[in-house]
Amino acid sequence: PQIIRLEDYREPAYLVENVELVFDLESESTRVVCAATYYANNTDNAPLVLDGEDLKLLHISLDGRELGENDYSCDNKSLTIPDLPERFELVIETEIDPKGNTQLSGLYQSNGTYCTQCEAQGFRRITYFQDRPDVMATYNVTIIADKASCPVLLSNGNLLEHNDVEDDQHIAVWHDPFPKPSYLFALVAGDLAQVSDTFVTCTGRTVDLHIFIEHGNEDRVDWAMESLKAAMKWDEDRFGLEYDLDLYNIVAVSDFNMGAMENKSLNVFNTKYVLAKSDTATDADYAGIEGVIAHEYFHNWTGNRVTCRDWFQLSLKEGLTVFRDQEFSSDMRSRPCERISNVKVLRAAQFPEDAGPLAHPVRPEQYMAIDNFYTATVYNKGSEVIRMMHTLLGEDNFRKGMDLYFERHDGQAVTCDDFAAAMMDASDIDLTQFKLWYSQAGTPEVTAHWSYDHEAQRFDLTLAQHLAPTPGQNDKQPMHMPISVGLLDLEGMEILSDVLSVSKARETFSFENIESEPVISLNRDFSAPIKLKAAYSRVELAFLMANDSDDFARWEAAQTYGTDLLLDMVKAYQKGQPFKKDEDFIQALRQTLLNDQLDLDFIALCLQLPTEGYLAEQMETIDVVAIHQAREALRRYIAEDLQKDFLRIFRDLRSDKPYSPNAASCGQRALKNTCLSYLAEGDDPACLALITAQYHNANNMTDRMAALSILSNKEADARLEALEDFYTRFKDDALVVDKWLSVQAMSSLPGTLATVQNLMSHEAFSIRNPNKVRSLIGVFAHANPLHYHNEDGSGYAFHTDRILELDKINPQIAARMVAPLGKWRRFDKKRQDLMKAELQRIIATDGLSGDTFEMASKSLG
Ligand code: HT7
Ligand code: ZN
Repeated sequence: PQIIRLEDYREPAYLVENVELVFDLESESTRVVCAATYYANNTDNAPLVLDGEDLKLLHISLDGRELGENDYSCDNKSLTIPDLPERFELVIETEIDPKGNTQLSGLYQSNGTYCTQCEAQGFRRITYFQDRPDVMATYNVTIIADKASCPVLLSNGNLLEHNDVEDDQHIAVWHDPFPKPSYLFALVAGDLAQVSDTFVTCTGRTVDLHIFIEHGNEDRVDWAMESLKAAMKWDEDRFGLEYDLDLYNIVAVSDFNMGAMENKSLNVFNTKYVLAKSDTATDADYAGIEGVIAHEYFHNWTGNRVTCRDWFQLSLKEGLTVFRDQEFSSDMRSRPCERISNVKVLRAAQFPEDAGPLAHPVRPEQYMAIDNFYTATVYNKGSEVIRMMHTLLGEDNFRKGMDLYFERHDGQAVTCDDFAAAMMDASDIDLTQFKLWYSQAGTPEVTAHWSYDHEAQRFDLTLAQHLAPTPGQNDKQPMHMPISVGLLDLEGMEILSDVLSVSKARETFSFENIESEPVISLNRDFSAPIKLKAAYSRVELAFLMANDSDDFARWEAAQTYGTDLLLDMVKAYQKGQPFKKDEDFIQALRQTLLNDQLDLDFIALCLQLPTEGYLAEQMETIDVVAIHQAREALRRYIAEDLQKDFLRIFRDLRSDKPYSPNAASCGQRALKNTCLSYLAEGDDPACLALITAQYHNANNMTDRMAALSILSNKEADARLEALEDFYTRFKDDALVVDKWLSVQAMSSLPGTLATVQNLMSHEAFSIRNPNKVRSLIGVFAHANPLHYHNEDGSGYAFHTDRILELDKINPQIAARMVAPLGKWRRFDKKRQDLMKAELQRIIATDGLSGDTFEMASKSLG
């Protein structure tokens, strides 16, 4: 496959004024007529090259004249027309097959509903077009379809007409007045139910809000609707951004490659991020819906009104919009808990990406398949980059920068440099060095040393940063980053807090008039996305756990302490030595557990040990068995010592009140279920009875699922009974069945791979549905290191077979599954060889897609 490079970016040869699309919808042969007015963009007699993929070309006419085969050239990638005037009208008729479109890119069908996914390059699978984000046009869309099977006909913008026509057909005409790139085009047609509401904007305009779902799901959209209205209000309050049309439509479909899509005024969502009711959705699902609904809504300004010039600038819209949705969720819920969960995601997904063969900058410089670049780096590290700008500039200057960005670029397709320029110009803060965060891949390691001079009453902090080479980038420059610090006296009172602007490879900061030796709290609130190396003693970590006024740093101290202990236990296991129990750690956790000043959800987070994945990342050579054994042992020690506390708190927090998704109730459930999971560590039959009772009596999915997850790791009859009961209860509910698949794929019990293999042929599974694939195969490969990395290679072989099977059906999804094999360098020689052999098997496969080829070849290195 061809490599596309940022340095080769050139403006489009032609621009487009208006696009008229007519769709005559038929399941296997939809006709699309695209009439567009083109004009030369400072080019002389350049050929027009239109992108196109899997299209049947029926007719082309230029200014009313039908073109013959000698007037153009065409292959399965493009259509080229030479000798064109300065301005012309081109009409192209194509035929496509929505039913046969298993890639779920372009126009496809999900349970019979026609829907589109055009980002990044799906529009070229609908018609021939310059399918790139810097070609913006207004769109008029006519949809003709069977009235009985497709009563709902939707596209972007406003509905101009809706009429019956002959042969039981009807026709709808939509007009979007805002110029947009082709990736924001959308069409939906089907037999859908609708739930409606309104929102009155800050200037008093009433916006109609509609959520379309499959019939029978009408009682599951309230939360999504509430979240949408909250997001609309929040964007007005925080950024002064008002919605710009009188209609906002959301459609939920079951087959979708990602979470959702921000098409102008017609968002298409994965049902996972719309449908919720208390007996089928967990607290985490509710939080996910709130965040994704907000994310897509926020794209209306950061992405749609101001879009990306080219796909290298993807983080311009994605990093910024993730930052905005994280801020929204922080305002809706607990800010520290949101920050902690965002950092957990960053560490679980982005840090490993940045440390492996797929490392790339936030603004990548080259790609083969752009769909492979919807990554944790572009999204989550991209958001951290925006967050650091926010920290360096402060809220007021950041807001001025946002205002200036919209003032300068509304209606344009721009670059990350344009965004940074607006921030610099609005604040007068130089971000020249800071912009290295866009171009340098890798996670900086910052080593901190400190000393206290009692005589001089001075505390010196030295920070040294290092950025290891990443593929294609050997020499790195020091980064500019905000490091938030605090000094605490021995009573735990804060003496000082500051944000240090760090920009040199090594730098010393002195704090004067410090009367006694303090304890330092570093990188508070995770102010910079770095790996911090600081030689804290365990006593200091326990002190920070108990006293730090920054909640993030308090949680971080618990994680660092736990990691330190667990890595020692891993070494002991590897040497065949017995584990040592660290009473001080357990007492520090107990203090946290019993601290009535802390929020319950925060306590729950502090009690969760670092994950097996996180521990693996801290090791030179990953030993999945030792990690699992060490972590289980530490959980048992904690459970033994705090059993009475866990039992009392579990009982106190049980509630018969009806379910509410509010933050306080979520916090109660989070802590209660954390206590339950510790109680389950022993083999006490009374505890097993508690868990089984919670499973059966739960009045909400959070509690039921918590109990099922515990049972799924227990060698007990209760496990099979619960799994069977769960499937019987929920077999008609696709999203709940996904949970059932995941919980089994995650189990640490022997025989899990065989279970996963069997589930592949269960009626509940379909390899064509991305949610099912992610729930079963994705979860097994990403979240079950113990079985995936079985030393006989069976996990790798199973995974590879599935990637190859999927590649023929949906290359985007296949390619996104390759990453776990790319970690081969981190394992022992035997596993390395097995993993590399599977990557080689993938690359050697005939007819492999470009998407999967890119991921597998880069993973091999
Ligand atoms: N902007 C959306 C990206 C997206 C996407 C990309 C590639 C393939 C399928 C896709 N579906 C949605 C999602 C978002 O970040 O809001
Ligand atoms: Zn997005």
